Amino acid sequence: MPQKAVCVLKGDKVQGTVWFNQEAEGKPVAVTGEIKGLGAGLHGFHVHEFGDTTDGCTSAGPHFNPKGKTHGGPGDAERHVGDLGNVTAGGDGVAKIDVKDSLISLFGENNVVGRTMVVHADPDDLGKGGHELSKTTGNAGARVACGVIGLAKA
Ligand SMILES: [Cu+2]
Ligand SMILES: [Zn+2]
Repeated sequence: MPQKAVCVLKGDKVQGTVWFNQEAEGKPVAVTGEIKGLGAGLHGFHVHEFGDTTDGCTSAGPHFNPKGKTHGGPGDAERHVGDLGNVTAGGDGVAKIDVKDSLISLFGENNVVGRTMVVHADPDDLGKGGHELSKTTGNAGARVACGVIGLAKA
Protein backbone atom coordinates (compact mmCIF):
# COMPACT_ATOMS: atom_id res chain seq x y z
CA MET A 1 0.00 0.00 0.00
CA PRO A 2 1.45 3.43 -0.89
CA GLN A 3 1.80 6.01 1.84
CA LYS A 4 2.17 9.76 1.60
CA ALA A 5 3.06 12.41 4.18
CA VAL A 6 3.60 16.15 4.19
CA CYS A 7 5.39 18.73 6.32
CA VAL A 8 4.80 22.49 6.31
CA LEU A 9 8.02 24.17 7.47
CA LYS A 10 7.60 27.45 9.31
CA GLY A 11 10.18 29.88 10.68
CA ASP A 12 10.66 33.62 11.09
CA LYS A 13 11.91 34.06 7.51
CA VAL A 14 12.02 30.53 6.15
CA GLN A 15 8.98 28.62 4.89
CA GLY A 16 8.48 25.51 2.86
CA THR A 17 6.63 22.34 2.05
CA VAL A 18 8.13 18.87 1.96
CA TRP A 19 6.36 15.78 0.62
CA PHE A 20 7.19 12.16 1.40
CA ASN A 21 6.05 9.38 -0.93
CA GLN A 22 6.61 5.66 -0.45
CA GLU A 23 5.23 3.04 -2.83
CA ALA A 24 5.19 0.36 -0.15
CA GLU A 25 6.90 -0.63 3.07
CA GLY A 26 10.57 -1.45 2.40
CA LYS A 27 10.77 0.80 -0.67
CA PRO A 28 12.75 4.08 -0.76
CA VAL A 29 10.97 7.26 0.25
CA ALA A 30 10.88 10.05 -2.33
CA VAL A 31 11.35 13.41 -0.61
CA THR A 32 10.34 16.42 -2.70
CA GLY A 33 9.43 20.03 -2.15
CA GLU A 34 10.65 23.57 -1.88
CA ILE A 35 11.95 25.82 0.90
CA LYS A 36 12.10 29.63 0.56
CA GLY A 37 13.82 32.42 2.48
CA LEU A 38 17.16 30.67 3.05
CA GLY A 39 20.63 32.14 2.68
CA ALA A 40 22.43 30.91 -0.44
CA GLY A 41 24.27 27.62 0.08
CA LEU A 42 23.90 24.45 2.13
CA HIS A 43 21.56 23.99 5.07
CA GLY A 44 21.29 20.95 7.33
CA PHE A 45 18.03 19.06 6.80
CA HIS A 46 16.96 16.40 9.30
CA VAL A 47 14.07 14.55 10.84
CA HIS A 48 14.20 15.19 14.58
CA GLU A 49 12.83 12.79 17.18
CA PHE A 50 9.73 14.48 18.54
CA GLY A 51 6.65 15.92 16.87
CA ASP A 52 6.67 18.60 19.57
CA THR A 53 6.93 22.27 18.64
CA THR A 54 5.56 23.66 21.92
CA ASP A 55 8.86 25.50 22.41
CA GLY A 56 9.41 26.18 18.72
CA CYS A 57 11.87 23.97 16.87
CA THR A 58 13.89 23.34 20.06
CA SER A 59 11.35 20.91 21.52
CA ALA A 60 11.68 18.66 18.48
CA GLY A 61 14.68 17.19 20.33
CA PRO A 62 17.71 15.51 18.72
CA HIS A 63 17.97 13.80 15.33
CA PHE A 64 15.64 10.79 14.99
CA ASN A 65 18.00 7.95 15.94
CA PRO A 66 16.15 4.79 17.02
CA LYS A 67 19.28 2.59 16.70
CA GLY A 68 21.68 4.75 18.72
CA LYS A 69 24.02 5.46 15.78
CA THR A 70 26.52 8.28 15.21
CA HIS A 71 25.58 11.27 13.05
CA GLY A 72 26.45 10.98 9.37
CA GLY A 73 25.32 11.80 5.87
CA PRO A 74 22.43 10.23 3.97
CA GLY A 75 24.80 7.97 2.00
CA ASP A 76 26.64 6.64 5.05
CA ALA A 77 26.04 3.26 6.72
CA GLU A 78 26.62 4.91 10.10
CA ARG A 79 23.98 7.63 10.35
CA HIS A 80 20.89 8.63 12.23
CA VAL A 81 17.66 7.63 10.50
CA GLY A 82 16.83 11.35 10.41
CA ASP A 83 20.05 12.36 8.64
CA LEU A 84 18.93 13.67 5.26
CA GLY A 85 22.05 15.79 4.79
CA ASN A 86 21.66 19.23 3.28
CA VAL A 87 19.40 21.22 1.03
CA THR A 88 21.02 23.75 -1.29
CA ALA A 89 19.55 27.21 -1.73
CA GLY A 90 20.33 29.36 -4.74
CA GLY A 91 20.95 33.11 -4.74
CA ASP A 92 17.17 33.57 -4.65
CA GLY A 93 17.00 31.76 -1.30
CA VAL A 94 15.01 28.87 -2.73
CA ALA A 95 16.01 25.24 -2.21
CA LYS A 96 14.33 22.59 -4.33
CA ILE A 97 14.30 19.12 -2.83
CA ASP A 98 14.15 15.94 -4.91
CA VAL A 99 15.89 13.01 -3.26
CA LYS A 100 15.21 9.38 -2.41
CA ASP A 101 16.16 7.92 0.94
CA SER A 102 16.20 4.22 1.80
CA LEU A 103 16.36 4.53 5.59
CA ILE A 104 13.49 6.79 6.54
CA SER A 105 10.09 5.16 6.18
CA LEU A 106 6.40 5.91 6.48
CA PHE A 107 5.93 2.52 8.17
CA GLY A 108 7.43 0.59 11.06
CA GLU A 109 10.25 1.50 13.43
CA ASN A 110 11.82 4.10 11.11
CA ASN A 111 8.47 5.83 10.57
CA VAL A 112 8.96 9.61 10.43
CA VAL A 113 5.25 10.48 10.55
CA GLY A 114 4.54 12.44 13.73
CA ARG A 115 8.15 13.61 14.00
CA THR A 116 9.58 17.01 13.05
CA MET A 117 11.50 18.09 9.96
CA VAL A 118 14.06 20.83 10.71
CA VAL A 119 16.08 23.04 8.36
CA HIS A 120 19.17 24.73 9.80
CA ALA A 121 21.06 27.99 9.37
CA ASP A 122 24.37 26.31 8.51
CA PRO A 123 25.67 23.36 6.49
CA ASP A 124 25.58 19.87 7.99
CA ASP A 125 29.20 18.64 7.86
CA LEU A 126 27.87 15.03 7.67
CA GLY A 127 29.93 14.07 10.70
CA LYS A 128 33.24 14.91 9.03
CA GLY A 129 33.90 18.48 10.14
CA GLY A 130 36.06 17.72 13.17
CA HIS A 131 33.93 19.98 15.38
CA GLU A 132 32.77 18.70 18.77
CA LEU A 133 29.20 18.76 17.39
CA SER A 134 30.03 16.98 14.10
CA LYS A 135 29.19 13.53 15.46
CA THR A 136 25.82 14.54 16.94
CA THR A 137 24.35 17.35 14.83
CA GLY A 138 26.76 17.92 11.97
CA ASN A 139 27.32 21.35 13.54
CA ALA A 140 24.44 22.68 11.43
CA GLY A 141 23.67 25.62 13.72
CA ALA A 142 20.33 27.23 14.53
CA ARG A 143 16.97 25.73 13.62
CA VAL A 144 15.55 28.26 11.15
CA ALA A 145 12.30 26.46 10.33
CA CYS A 146 10.50 23.29 11.31
CA GLY A 147 7.23 21.45 11.01
CA VAL A 148 5.61 18.21 12.11
CA ILE A 149 5.32 15.50 9.45
CA GLY A 150 1.72 14.38 9.04
CA LEU A 151 -0.13 11.85 6.95
CA ALA A 152 -1.43 13.07 3.60
CA LYS A 153 -3.98 11.66 1.19
CA ALA A 154 -2.11 8.91 -0.67
CU1 LIG B 1 18.43 19.12 12.41
ZN1 LIG C 1 22.10 13.20 12.74
